[in-house]
Order: sequence, then C-alpha cells, then structure tokens
Amino acid sequence: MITGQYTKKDVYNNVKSPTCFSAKGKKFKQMKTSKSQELYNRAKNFIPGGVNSPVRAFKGVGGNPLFFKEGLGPYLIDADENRYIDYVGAFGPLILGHRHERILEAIETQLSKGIGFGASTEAEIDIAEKICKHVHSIEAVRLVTSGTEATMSAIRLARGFTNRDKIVKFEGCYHGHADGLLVKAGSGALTIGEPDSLGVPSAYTELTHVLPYNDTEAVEEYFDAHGEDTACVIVEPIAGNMNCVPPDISFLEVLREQCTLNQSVLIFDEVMTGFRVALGGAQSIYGVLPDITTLGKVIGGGLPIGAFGGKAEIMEKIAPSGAVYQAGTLSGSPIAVAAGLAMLEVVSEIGFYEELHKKTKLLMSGLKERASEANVPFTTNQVGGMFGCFFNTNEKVTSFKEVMASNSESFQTYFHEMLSNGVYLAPSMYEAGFVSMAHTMEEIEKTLDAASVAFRAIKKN
Ligand code: KE4
Repeated sequence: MITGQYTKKDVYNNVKSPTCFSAKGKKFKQMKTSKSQELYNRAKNFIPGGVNSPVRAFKGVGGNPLFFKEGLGPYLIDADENRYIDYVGAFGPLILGHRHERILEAIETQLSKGIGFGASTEAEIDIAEKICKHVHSIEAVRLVTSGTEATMSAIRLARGFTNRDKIVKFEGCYHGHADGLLVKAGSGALTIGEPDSLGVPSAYTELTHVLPYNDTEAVEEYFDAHGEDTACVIVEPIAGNMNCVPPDISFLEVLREQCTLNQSVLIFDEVMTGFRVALGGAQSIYGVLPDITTLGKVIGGGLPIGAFGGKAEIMEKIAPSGAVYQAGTLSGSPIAVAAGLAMLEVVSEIGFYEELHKKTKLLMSGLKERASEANVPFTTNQVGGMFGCFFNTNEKVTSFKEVMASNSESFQTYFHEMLSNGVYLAPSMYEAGFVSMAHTMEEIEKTLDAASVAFRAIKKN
C-alpha cells in the first residue's frame, strides 16, 4: 500500500486536537480559532483582504479564514493547534499528502547544491522528458512558474501560430487571472461573485467568446459563425473550478473535431487534472488529444510551477526558436523541478492511480450513504482522486447551470460542521476536493462520521 511517508505518532503526539468524535460521529468540542482570528486582523493591515489569494478568504462560506502552520500526511494543523483532515491539498498539488519523505529528500538534496542559477540545468531536461513521455500529446514543453503563466502563454502561442485573435472559453472554467480569461471565470472569481473582473479592457474581453460547458450544439453553432477567425479553444477537460464537473465524451470529441476542421488550436488546461486524475492526465482517460496542454500543481510537488506543451510544430514558434515571446526569471527552478521529479516518480508507481481512485470512491459512496440516512438531497462527481459534492439534488450534475442550482446554504452548513469536526474542505462550493495518497481508511471513516453530524445539521436547518 503506497501511503504518505509519515507515522501516526507524529500526528497524534505533537498536536493536541480539541475535536474528536465518538463512533457515532457525535461532536465533542468546538474548535478554538482565536490565534487565526488575531493573525487575520493583523494580515488585513498589510495584505488586501488579508489573504494572498481570494478563495482563501472564506467569502464563499462566511466566517474568517484559518491560518495554518503545518501539514503532515493527510493533516493540516492551524495556528491554534487544531488538526484537520485536509481535502484541499493546496488546491491540488499535494497528491501525496503533506511533507512526503521523497519530496522533502529531493528538495533537501537540491538545496545542498544551490537554489537557482538563472541558467539551464539537466533536471529541466529530465522533467521535460518525463512530461513528454507520460502526456502523449506533448512533443515539446516549456516550464513556467504558475498555471496563469502557462495558460496565458499557451493562448499567445495559439494566436501567434494561427495569426488569429478570437478565443473560446467555457462558463465556470478558470484558467488563472490573465486579462482575456477573466470572463465568466470560475474558482475564486465565482466565489466572490466577480466572474468578470474590473480592470480588464473590453478590447480584451470582446475577443473572448464564452460558451456553456458540455454544450456541443453551442460549440458547433459558434464554429459555423466564427471558425475561421478563432485562434483557439481553451477548456478544462474535467471542470474543477465550478466544483467538479466531468465532460460528456461527445463534448471533448466535438471540440477536437471543430478545432481540426477550422485549424484552430485546442488547448486542454490540465493545470489541475494533469497527473492528478491519471498519469497521462484527463486526455488519457477520454482519449481526446489537444494541440497544447497546460500543466501545473502536481508537477511541482507543491512548489511554484507551470508548463505548457504540445505539438513540436506549434511549440517551435515560442522564443527563442520562434517569434512568440515568452520568458520567466524562475522558469525551471531547480528546487521546484527537483520536487516535481520526485513527485512524478512516485505517481508513476504501478497501481498508484487505481488506489487513489478506490479511496476516493469509498469516500464518495460513504458520503452519499450518510446523506440519504439523514434524508438530505446530495450527489457527488468523481474522477480519480478529484471530487465534487452537490446539495439540493440527487441527480448527476453536468453543467454550470446545475452547479449554480446547488444549494449554497446547505454547503455553508456542511463546510462549517465538517470544519468544527476536524475536516478541512475548500471554502467555496465552486472548488473541487482532493484525496491524497496519505489519506487512509482511518481518515475516511472519521470524515464520514463528521459528515453524519453535518448532514443532520443541514436537515435541522
Ligand atoms: P495558478 O496561476 O493559480 O497557479 O493557476 C491557475 C489555474 C489555471 N488552470 C486551472 C485549471 C486552475 O485550476 C488554476 C488554479 N486553480 C485554483 C483552484 N481552483 C487556484 C486556487 C487559487 O486561486 O487560490
């Protein structure tokens, strides 16, 4: 069994947990979070909104954000020494859990040789080779330092390759905060109710066409009208920023067909799904290959990284081999690459994704069981170790409209009940959840007990 490299005693000995639950999931005590509150008040003096990324501010769930000080395996420990089972995993990168031995070792080894050189290293070739090996549509890849840089660069490349300006994205999908992509965006933009950001010139957004996710007719109609002016389509092959909404296979197939027909570039934004749902990413599950893939999160082992890669004939347009400029001071950071290489080694072990899928499936079916025991309308979506939970319906959720119909009230109760029972979920009903390889049956059982308390609280409201 591949698990996180931490021992239970590390978690239980050095952290007192004021919250635990009886076998029946009865909550004993509330969390004390005064230290987080104090830090939040201090943070607001120096940081806009007191956070360095909007979704962390708890705007989507109410209350004040927690400040964390430590992670260990599947656990997070906050400033008040409360311990939580973590299903955020830094929003996807920590597929092995916190402080995995192999990642720490790789970072320490690299640190002993140097942090960065502003010049090329052999390890960058190694990770590029691995990415090309595992993601079959990628023949050449450029490393950057965030998902936003990856998608922004991929779009510039698609425009430079096709000499066209129009782009297509999908409502509720989030591709980072580059100007032209902050149009009906998901994730934090949706959470704080600003899917279209202030400060983005209309000249940018006029070039961005937004279509409904999973709507093949809308795609065909769009291409009939604008196909020859369209540089690219960018899509999350599994939407993870309007909660978790898997694609209808026909949707991805029509995108591929229409882009080929119209010589537009198909970009799969796999920043979240890359090496998360399968070794070859979402594209290897659905059997639809894009022209460019963007990556991030998992490939950096938790350190700042992004990447965009694809067909050699497209990638060679990128400077210095081509005329599409793109650059980055810390691109290919030796520390991030060392962590990423260690990560890719562990996730490519036989049976890794099958085991992660199995654990996540157990959690999903357990949640549905507990919800129906409490008579709460509830459903889940899952792909590999990535999942989404929806209230107010027992039907499968396949579109942005259905996500928006999900009950935010119930989600907020659920979030806070789970939190006070030692389970940390993303503080927004528009985020996906993540199980890591460090989560064991013990954490899943405890999560389900906490969920029983939460579903009963929803029923009572
Ligand atoms: P970053 O620039 O945040 O590294 O990546 C942007 C991005 C691009 N594409 C996809 C599919 C993504 O999910 C993301 C970032 N994901 C969000 C979580 N849903 C980041 C969390 C945050 O904004 O704090």
